[in-house]
Amino acid sequence: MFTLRLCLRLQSGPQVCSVSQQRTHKLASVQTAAKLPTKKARSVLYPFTDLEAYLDRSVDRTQFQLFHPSVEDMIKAEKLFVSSPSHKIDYFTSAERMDHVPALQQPEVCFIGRSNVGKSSLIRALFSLTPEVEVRVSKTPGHTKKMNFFRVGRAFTVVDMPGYGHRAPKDFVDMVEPYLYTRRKLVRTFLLVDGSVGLQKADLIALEMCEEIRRPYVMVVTKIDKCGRGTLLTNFLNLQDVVKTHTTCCFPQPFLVSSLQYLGIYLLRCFITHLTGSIRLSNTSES
Ligand SMILES: Nc1nc2c(ncn2[C@@H]2O[C@H](COP(=O)(O)OP(=O)(O)OP(=O)(O)O)[C@@H](O)[C@H]2O)c(=O)[nH]1
Ligand SMILES: [Mg+2]
Repeated sequence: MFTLRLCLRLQSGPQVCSVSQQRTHKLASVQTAAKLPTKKARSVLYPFTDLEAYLDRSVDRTQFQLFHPSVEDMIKAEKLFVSSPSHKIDYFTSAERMDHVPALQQPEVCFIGRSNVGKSSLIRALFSLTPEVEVRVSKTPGHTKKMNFFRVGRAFTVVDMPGYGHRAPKDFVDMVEPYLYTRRKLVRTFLLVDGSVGLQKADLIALEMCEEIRRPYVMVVTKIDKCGRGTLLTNFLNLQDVVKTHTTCCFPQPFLVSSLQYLGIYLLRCFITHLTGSIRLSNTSES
């Protein structure tokens, strides 16, 4: 059972409070990113294209680009991430246990992964067009102690989870596993893996947990700015291989992101709005 396996690695950590001040970054909007020089724009909008050049010709690229929306679709999706009086984006509540979890009607997506993998940073980047929504990040692993719920109007809910592994809160397993099993409106789980270090033992345990739960999930490769392309490609291909050979509920395409440099953020916004039924895509090759 996942609970037993994971308990080995869990211990409580100090509550560190380093609140990052959010300001709208110049690359927060896809409209600005699309105006960058062509090569740069491509690698920010579709980060896989940067790695593609290093792949052998014989490698089939289809699986890496199943979800490949147009820039117009990304612009459409982005509108959902801008708060307005009729579409309010806000932090809603936090929960430590399932009986504290709010009853919400809209579709939900959640972000799980090892402590320090970049879950809160990614959510902060997704919400960067609404900088008043405060998402706390920290250099110290184990920072997020509760399940934090963010409402995106009546469209969907985003849930930031505490991490597992080093310095994770003791009750991670009691909190997150039952959530994943029972949350009715959960449409997709995003399982984050640090692209600069590749799959770790704890990631494989989480992957196994997701397989046991049998609900659809997606892998997201974080911190792609943090290492050289060779390391990233090796880690990415290894992950892709594990997804292909060891999973049945995982979306075959891992997403590549850097929350610091906004790489892949627009693609992920588009995927979330698509999954939650918030927009209809005009042009995608998702199968
Ligand atoms: N270079 C780089 N660093 C990142 C990126 N994303 C996050 N970080 C850094 O990684 C550290 C942890 O980020 P968090 O977002 O707090 O990680 P978390 O997964 O929410 O961690 P817990 O709440 O402890 O589970 C911070 O120092 C971030 O600045 C990224 O894309 N690139
Ligand atoms: Mg966090």
